[in-house]
Amino acid sequence: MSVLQALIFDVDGTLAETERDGHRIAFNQAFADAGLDWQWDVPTYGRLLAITGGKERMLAYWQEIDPQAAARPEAAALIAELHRRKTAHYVRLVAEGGIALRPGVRRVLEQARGAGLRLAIATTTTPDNVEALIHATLGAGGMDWFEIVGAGDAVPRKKPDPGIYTWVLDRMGLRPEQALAFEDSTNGLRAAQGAGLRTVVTTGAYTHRENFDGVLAWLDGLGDVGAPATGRACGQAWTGVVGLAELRQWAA
Ligand code: XBP
Ligand code: MG
Repeated sequence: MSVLQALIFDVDGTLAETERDGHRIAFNQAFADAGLDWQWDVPTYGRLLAITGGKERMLAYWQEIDPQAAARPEAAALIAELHRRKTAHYVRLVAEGGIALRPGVRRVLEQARGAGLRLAIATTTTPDNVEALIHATLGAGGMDWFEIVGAGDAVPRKKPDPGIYTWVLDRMGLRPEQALAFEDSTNGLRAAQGAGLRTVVTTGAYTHRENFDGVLAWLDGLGDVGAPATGRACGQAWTGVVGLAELRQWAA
């Protein structure tokens, strides 16, 4: 039986609720910078989140509203410039302290570190965004908590493709059964499961209506003292505060 050795975290929606009040705002600021009348309201952005990757998301939206323009040779360069501006806005917004870690995340990270478990990140988002969020929430040394950070274009295909998780496992020299993945969305779950990883799903603002039947644990969060998480773990109804003991028990 392989002992649990590592926890691999998704970022957006899992470590922190970054999408509605972070990425979405940054996209809209970049659109305004470019003089575009594109404005993604909360429901529209929720729909577009089915497409992972900001560049891919913007292209899909453009193809919806103006397929001819989106097919022009210069479209890719405009998308790249919009994404550069969006990332600058997002990094600044996060650096200003606009986004906090979800309840229980810091506790689980600290417990894992204290027990000698290895930590990693596997995300679709841009590396600069990861660094900004971790610095803003865990401090200047926060990135050192994570042995490997797999992010954005490190792999040719984004989630739900399992590539980013395989990329992380390979660099950690781990077999999937030696780690747990933490995700918030069906795209993320499909990526983690595609890489052979058992997954703890903590649903968030945009994903609490998605179905995660059959996953190792399907919870509304990791919980905190006085604010327990609720959901299902190992096929049974469960409520409580997720800690290392629970994770080890579920992974056993
Ligand atoms: C979520 C994503 C990302 C972000 C936006 O990533 O799909 O595209 O929405 O970030 P994950 P970028 O849940 O895997 O952390 O604009 O940098 O893509
Ligand atoms: Mg996510």
